[in-house]
Amino acid sequence: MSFWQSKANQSTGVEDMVLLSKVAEDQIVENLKKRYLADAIYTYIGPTLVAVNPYKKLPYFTSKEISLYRGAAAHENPPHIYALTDTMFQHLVSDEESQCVIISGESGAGKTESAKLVMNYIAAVSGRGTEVVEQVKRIILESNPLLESFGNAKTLRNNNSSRFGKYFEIAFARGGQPVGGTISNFLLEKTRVVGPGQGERNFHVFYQLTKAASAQEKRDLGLTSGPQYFNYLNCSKAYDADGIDDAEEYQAMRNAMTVCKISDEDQNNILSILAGVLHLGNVDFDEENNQAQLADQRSLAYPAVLLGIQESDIQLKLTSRYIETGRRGESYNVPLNAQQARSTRDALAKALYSRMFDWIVGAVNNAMLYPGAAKAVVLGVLDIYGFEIFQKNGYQQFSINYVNERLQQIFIELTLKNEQEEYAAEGIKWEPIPYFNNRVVVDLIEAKRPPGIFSVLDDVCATMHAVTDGADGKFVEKMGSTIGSHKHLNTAGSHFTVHHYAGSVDYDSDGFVESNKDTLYRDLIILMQGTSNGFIRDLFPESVDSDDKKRPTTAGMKIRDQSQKLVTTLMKCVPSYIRCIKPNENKQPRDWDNSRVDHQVRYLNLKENIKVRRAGFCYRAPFEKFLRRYAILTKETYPSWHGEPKAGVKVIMDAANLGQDQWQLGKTKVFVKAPESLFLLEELRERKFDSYAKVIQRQWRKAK
Ligand code: AOV
Ligand code: MG
Repeated sequence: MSFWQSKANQSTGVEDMVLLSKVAEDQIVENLKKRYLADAIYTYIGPTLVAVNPYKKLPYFTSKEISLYRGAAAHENPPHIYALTDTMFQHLVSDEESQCVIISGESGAGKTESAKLVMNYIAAVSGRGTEVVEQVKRIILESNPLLESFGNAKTLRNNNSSRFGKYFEIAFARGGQPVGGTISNFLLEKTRVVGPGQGERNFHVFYQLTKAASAQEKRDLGLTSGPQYFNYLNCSKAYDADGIDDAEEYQAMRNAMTVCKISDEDQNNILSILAGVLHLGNVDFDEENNQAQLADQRSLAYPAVLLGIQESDIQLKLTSRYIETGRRGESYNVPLNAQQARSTRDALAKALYSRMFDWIVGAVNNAMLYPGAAKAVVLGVLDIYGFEIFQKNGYQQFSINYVNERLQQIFIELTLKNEQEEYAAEGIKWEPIPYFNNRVVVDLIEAKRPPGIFSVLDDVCATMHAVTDGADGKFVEKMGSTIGSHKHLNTAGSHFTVHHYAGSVDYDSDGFVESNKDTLYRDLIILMQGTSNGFIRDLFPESVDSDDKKRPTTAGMKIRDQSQKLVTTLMKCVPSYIRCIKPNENKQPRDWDNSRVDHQVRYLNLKENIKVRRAGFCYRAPFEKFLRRYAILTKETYPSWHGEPKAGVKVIMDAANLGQDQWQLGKTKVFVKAPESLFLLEELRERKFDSYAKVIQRQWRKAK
């Protein structure tokens, strides 16, 4: 029985699915199920880790496991996220090569939990040392409760759903001590601030604050009536989230702020903004003669105090818009109707919240900023929002799903495409493995020429007014006429469907133009720049004399640009993958929905991954490099070989007697199939060294 088979116990399936007797979706799902029911949530496909969400606390994440996996060989212990992390960390230290782990899977599949386990492990095993190192480690751990409070929320899919994307790079010194770090954040779902959907919640921090602030804080911030009092919270009628203790999280969040060096004063400013946003949401309007009137004058009191602006200024800026005609410098205030006033109010709330969020990320980065870290090798952890399908899907889902398409591209490029292309280029005997390349969907969304969906949307944004021109409908119409018939796109009325790699999603175009424009009215910028609160003023640094005729940057341009940068960054690192799988829709342990898992196994390309891996070669090296290392194995090649390098490699391989199927010679490289064969070569090499050493010793003794 081989080492492998001995580890594959009948009841818990195989630990590495490369060993499945038959590679088909059914077998993969069955294997994962067996393991899931035995609480073995991790399974390998070669170096890739498949992780099934257990929806319960499992006992194997303690310090005992950390020491078990630390420095252990890859397959010495059962599959574990610690093993993958340890391998990454070892490579980082020994090869001095930057590493990244790409965690993918749909909403609720377990990406964020996995990211935290990776970071915990790194903090536990990486070198100890100076105060800087200890501080960086504290932030690695504490930034999570902080950013999750402000960036996560309960959705219908996940009670702790990430509503922003995050790439956390930890910088290491030579010896493997963390000496700095940077977080890049992506596209916070700011529309959530002004109204989560039915049964969902706003960002966690609002409930933490309204439920658990101290009595004094509540009085100062006007929060004594609890979350039910605020329109931005009571619109969805969900105040609690299973498994989340808002009071406990509030303390953790405050503590995390302190660890991340956010001063008491700034913490108070942040609390003021949060309460200010909530109170702003309670400012409502009636309409008279098409003009918005405040429904209740008193509703301005708290926003004014908390945000440091005059009541009359808020009133003016929320109910009218300042227009300059350009001719003879004429200008006047155009009154807004109630609908427009509400949307202006919401725009302000969203801007305040999202800018504050960016400030917090910036503060965490500052707290990890140390000289020298920039030159170090890094370990990056990517945890974004997963692929999402709801009943109603809007701009946010479209952007999220687009980023997921881009990540799937990386996986395809690096594990399916390049691998096979190298075999083809080297002329290696090889049965090509077909797979769906989602490049076509990525192009459909982001291409400039012919224009993709974002391009069409940008054009509409540049030429139309979102509300008055019915621009959303025109956008879909234009998409139909510009893009024409496309295998992955259908348009119908105000809706359009994109056939994504992970499933077809119907998007409602309502709000697309407004969200994509993402401009803050000049009036609001001026309003906020007039605040007496310096912290808030700094959140609005832009110049308002806009003679700028450039096309303004849209949200779509930003997300495309960020995705491109992310891909470039990731491609510079040695990647590892964690593929997360959601076992059921009920967020329940021991509940297995076969067809849902089957669907994920298919779109995550697990079968193709296994096939490429199985037919693949674990080791490859240019002939010259191989010769340098293994020439010692034969008399013909050692101490020197004068023929063609390829012929020399053949002499060594023949002598090593590995078995014909274990190796192939390409045009420039030698390929070795199983790790065991490589171990054997290494062993032979060591033995040769030993015997040479003995010969030399003997000669030396004789000479004495
Ligand atoms: P996600 O990050 O992939 O979704 P999470 O990591 O937030 O998903 O996981 C969702 C929930 O599943 C968590 O809140 C836990 O209750 C549970 N869970 C996940 N992994 C584990 C684990 N290893 N052990 C125990 N419970 C787990 V999203 O951010 O929505 O795309 O956008
Ligand atoms: Mg998440």
